Amino acid sequence: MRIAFVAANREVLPDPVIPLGLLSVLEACPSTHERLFLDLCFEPEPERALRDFVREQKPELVALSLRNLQSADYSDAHSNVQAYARLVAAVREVSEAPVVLGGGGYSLMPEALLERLGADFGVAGEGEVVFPALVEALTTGGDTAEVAGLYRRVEGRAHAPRTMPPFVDLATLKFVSRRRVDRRHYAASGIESVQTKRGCPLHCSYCTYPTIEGHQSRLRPPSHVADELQHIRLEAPEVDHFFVVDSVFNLPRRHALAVSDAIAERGIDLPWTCYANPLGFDGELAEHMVAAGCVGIEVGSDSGSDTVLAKLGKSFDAAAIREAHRVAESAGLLDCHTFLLGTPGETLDEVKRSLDFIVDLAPSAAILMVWNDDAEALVPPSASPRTELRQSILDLLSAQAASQGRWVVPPLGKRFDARRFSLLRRRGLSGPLWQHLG
Ligand code: B12
Repeated sequence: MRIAFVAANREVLPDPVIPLGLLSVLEACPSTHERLFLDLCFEPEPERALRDFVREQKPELVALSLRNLQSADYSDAHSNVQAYARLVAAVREVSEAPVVLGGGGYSLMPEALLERLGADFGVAGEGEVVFPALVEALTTGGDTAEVAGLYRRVEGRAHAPRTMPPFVDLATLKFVSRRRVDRRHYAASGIESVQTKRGCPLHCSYCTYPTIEGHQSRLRPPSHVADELQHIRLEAPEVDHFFVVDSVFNLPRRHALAVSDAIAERGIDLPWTCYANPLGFDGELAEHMVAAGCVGIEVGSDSGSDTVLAKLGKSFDAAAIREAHRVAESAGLLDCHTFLLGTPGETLDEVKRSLDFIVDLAPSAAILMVWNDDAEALVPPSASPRTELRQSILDLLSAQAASQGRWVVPPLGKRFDARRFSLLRRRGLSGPLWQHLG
C-alpha cells in the first residue's frame, strides 16, 4: 500500500518541533509498504502543498498527525481545528484515499474531531500498533471494525473502538530516521526530541497527558535511549541540544538515574533539558543528570499556595518547589517554573501570594500563564473571555513583569514572541530560550 504520512503541525513557538510521534508510526509500519512523508510546518500554503503532494504521489491512505489543537499563546489561544479541517478537505478534493487522524491533539477529542473534520479513521494515543493493524486490514480486506483501538466514522457518526489494544512494548520500537526530518527544524532551534518512557503516574486535575499516554509508566531500556542519541549524532550532526519529551523525566526516579548513567557512560556530549517534578528530585539524581549533560529542568510548579496546589491535585507543596530549586541550583542546573494563575476557585489574594512566592524563589525563569476556561474549547474563541479575575491578574502581571527580567508572560506576549526568539537564535543561542533570560 502507498501511504502518505503528513505532519499538520505548524506551531513554531516556543520552537518548531519535529514530528517525532508520526515518524515513529511510520517506522512501525512494515517497509513492504511505500511510506511517503510530508511535513507542513514550514509550508507557506499548507493546503495547496498537501493537495499537490496527494495529486502527484497518489497515496492510497493518508495518515494525518494533529499535534496542537491550540496555539501556544493562551491569551487569545487560537484553535487549529478549522485549519485541520481544511487539510482533510484538500485531500478529498483530489483523492478518494481514506484519511486517518492521530496525534496528541487528536487524542484529546477523538470522536468529536473525527466527525468535525470528516476523516475516516482515528487513533487516540500511541499509533505504532493500531495503525499497522489498520493497514493490514485494508490490504487484506479485513473488517476495520475489528481493529482494536480504531475509531471509525460511519455515515457521518464516530464509532469508538470495541476493544483496546495492549500498550506498545517500547523496547521493540525502531529509531525514528532523522534523515526524513525537514532540516529547517534543526536550523531553527537545533533541538532534537527524545523519549525515555510513556505514561504519567500523576493526577494533576487539569492535565491531559495521562489521556494521551495513560497513567502507567512504561520504560524504554536506558541503553536504547543512549543508542538513539548516537544514531541522532550520525543522522543529524547539526543537533546541538535535546529535549526529553516524557511527561516527567524524573519519575520513576530509578529510571531517570539509569537513563542518565547510560548517556554518561557512552560519553554522549550533548546538552539536554527535561520536565521534572519536585517529587523524587534530589541532589544525587541531579548530579547524575548533570554528568549526563543535563543543563536545565522545566517544572510545572503552578502555584505558590499550598491550598491551590492541593486543589489542583499536585503531588507536592510550596516547600517542595523551594527544595527543587535549591537542589537544581546546587547541582548547577537552570530551572524554569511554569505557574498557572487564576485556576477555578483561586482568589486574587492567592494569586498575589503566588507572585510574591515567585519573586522570592527567583528561579532561572518563570513562565506565567493565566487560566483560561476556553482554552480547551474546540470552537476557537475570537478573543479569550476576560473575566474579572483574569483581567485583574493580567493587570497585575503587566505592572510587575517589566521589573522581573526572568518572567515570561505568554498571555501578554512578554518575552514570548517570534521576533525576539529569532533574534536570540541569530545570536547563536542554543536549547530552550528561557535558559538565556538571565
Ligand atoms: C514535550 C512536549 C512539548 C515540548 C516539545 C519539545 C520538543 N523538542 O519536542 C514543548 C515544551 C516545546 C512543547 C510546546 C508546545 N506544546 Co506541547 N507537549 C509536549 C508533550 C509533553 C509530549 C509530546 C511528545 O513529543 N510526545 C512523544 C511522541 C512520540 O508522542 P506523540 O507526538 O503524541 O505521538 C504518538 C501518538 O500521538 C500517535 N500519533 C501521532 N501522530 C499520529 C498520526 C497518526 C495518523 C496516528 C494513527 C497516530 C499518531 O502515535 C505517536 C507514537 O505513539 C505533550 C503531552 C503528551 N504527554 O503527549 C504536549 C502537547 C503535545 N503540547 C501541547 C501544546 C498545546 C503545546 C504548545 C502549543 C504550547 C503549550 N502550551 O505547551 C507548544 C507548541 C510547540 C510546537 N512547536 O508545536 C498539547 C497539544 C494538544 C492541545 N491541547 O492543543 C499537548 C498534548 C499537551 C496539552 N497541553 O494538552 N510541548
